[in-house]
Amino acid sequence: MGFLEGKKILITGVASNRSIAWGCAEAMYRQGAEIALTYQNDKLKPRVEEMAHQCGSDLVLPLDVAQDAEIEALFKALGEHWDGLDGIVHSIAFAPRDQLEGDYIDAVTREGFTIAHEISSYSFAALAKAGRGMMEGRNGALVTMTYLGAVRAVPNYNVMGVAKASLEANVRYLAASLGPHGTRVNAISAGPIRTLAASGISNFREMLKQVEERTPLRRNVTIEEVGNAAAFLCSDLASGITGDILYVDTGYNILG
Ligand code: 0WD
Repeated sequence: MGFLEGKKILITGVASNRSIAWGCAEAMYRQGAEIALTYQNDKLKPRVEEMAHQCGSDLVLPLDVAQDAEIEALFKALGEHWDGLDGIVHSIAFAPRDQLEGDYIDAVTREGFTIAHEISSYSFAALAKAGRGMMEGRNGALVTMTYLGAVRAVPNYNVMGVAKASLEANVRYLAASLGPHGTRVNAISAGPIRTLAASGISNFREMLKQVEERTPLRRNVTIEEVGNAAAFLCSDLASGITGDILYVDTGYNILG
């Protein structure tokens, strides 16, 4: 029996079979969870529906986190299928491409800063807020995806690093808010992985190479490994862990 048997988990941010969210869906399905997936736009819908089938699910709902009405509609629709919710995986980030190259001070703009923070950080609080009714008192968990650029000035990551710092603070504040209601809130700080979102970061290939050469395990992390960690954090095995940032990065963050 899997350690997520009987748990109902909503997973956002599946854009392709390279997405970290897909690693989470597969890992959680393997551990016995019931899965619901969201898609950002109509173009992605058929692909995400097909991927949901692979996880034994036909619960696939639209979600653009820039739209309050879509967030509200998501939980309303979910409530028509499920009597409660045990987990939410937030695996969403966005910044305009011109923000993710060159010197931070030259690249950053008011608009770029606002978009990055709204889509990559505020949306986590928005999902937590809209989902808390369905999660109340079930010992459930929220998990989001962050990156080392939140705590170090990583070249080209720029305003996304500032947004990830906000996201990590969001994890702590949400953990404080939701703990008394029995819900835990954590983040995974993943090492670099070649995905659609990562392709927007200038010199990403160089980043992957550098990690491989220096990190303790001498290789990059996989979406399966991040998915397994997310499955653990959503499970009762992690019942004592909240407000935490778990590094799943083959050890890179410990290097000086
Ligand atoms: O190296 C990496 N890939 C790392 C990613 C290292 C550490 C952390 N992360 C984080 C990302 O910052 C993000 O928060 O993991 C999360 C998932 O990213 P991913 O799996 O690397 O990327 P991807 O497969 O592209 O999924 C992110 C998706 C979007 O994809 P695209 O590339 O089409 O923008 O986030 C979704 C979208 O599907 N997304 C949205 N969903 C709903 N509403 C929105 C939105 N407004 N904007 C983006």
